[in-house]
Amino acid sequence: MTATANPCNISADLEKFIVTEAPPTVYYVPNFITEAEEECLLQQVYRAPKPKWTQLSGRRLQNWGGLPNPKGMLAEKLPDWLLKYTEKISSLGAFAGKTANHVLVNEYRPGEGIMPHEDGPLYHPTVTTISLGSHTLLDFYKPICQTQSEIPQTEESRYMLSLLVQQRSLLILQDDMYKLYLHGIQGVCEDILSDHVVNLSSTGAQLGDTLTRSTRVSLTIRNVPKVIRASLLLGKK
Ligand SMILES: O=C(O)CCC(=O)C(=O)O
Repeated sequence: MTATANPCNISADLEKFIVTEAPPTVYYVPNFITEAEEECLLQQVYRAPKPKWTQLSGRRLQNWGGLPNPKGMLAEKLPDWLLKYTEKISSLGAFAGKTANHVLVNEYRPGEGIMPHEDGPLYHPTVTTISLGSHTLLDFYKPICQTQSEIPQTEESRYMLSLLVQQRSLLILQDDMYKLYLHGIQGVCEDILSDHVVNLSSTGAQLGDTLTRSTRVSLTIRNVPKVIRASLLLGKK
């Protein structure tokens, strides 16, 4: 995939990867990276020193680029092995001309997942994810409707659709799929592909297939617009 001449606009190359069966806007690019790149990225992730990992319930993570917070992120330089991909994805126009400056590495073992959540206002409203090592199903949910307080709104009743996210793929979520709907991953060991998985036609997988999960590492690549320069903190101009 070539980089666009005008990185403010999403690349024309990406348009053919829009998942039209989902609300706006999902781009799903299978085999965005090669097997050799996947191997190399996994080696770099597992080369990080132990204290770089934070253990959460159901996954562990590495934070690269700084800690996003409402006052502004004290930006740290990304390592070259991540810069290669933050720059490539930014040059496709994924962040409206801005460059990604933050990467969250999540590791999920089989049976692990992440609760439905929104990524929120600390980020430019686009999330891009490269998956390594395993597929997963990313599930989307409608938000809790405040005006329907009498009807119980369970996770099940709010569930909307899923995306099959394969290893080596790139997923881009923008617009309502970023701002309105919640996303999460069920903590299961295998996935049965139902007709709720709306991007099957671009994956080569078949309706009814059972896919066994192995350890998945995701690189969640985003732009944090509000950053604090270290020089400001040190009182320099
Ligand atoms: O691993 C993924 O693909 C999802 C990660 C995620 O939702 C998050 O880090 O907020």
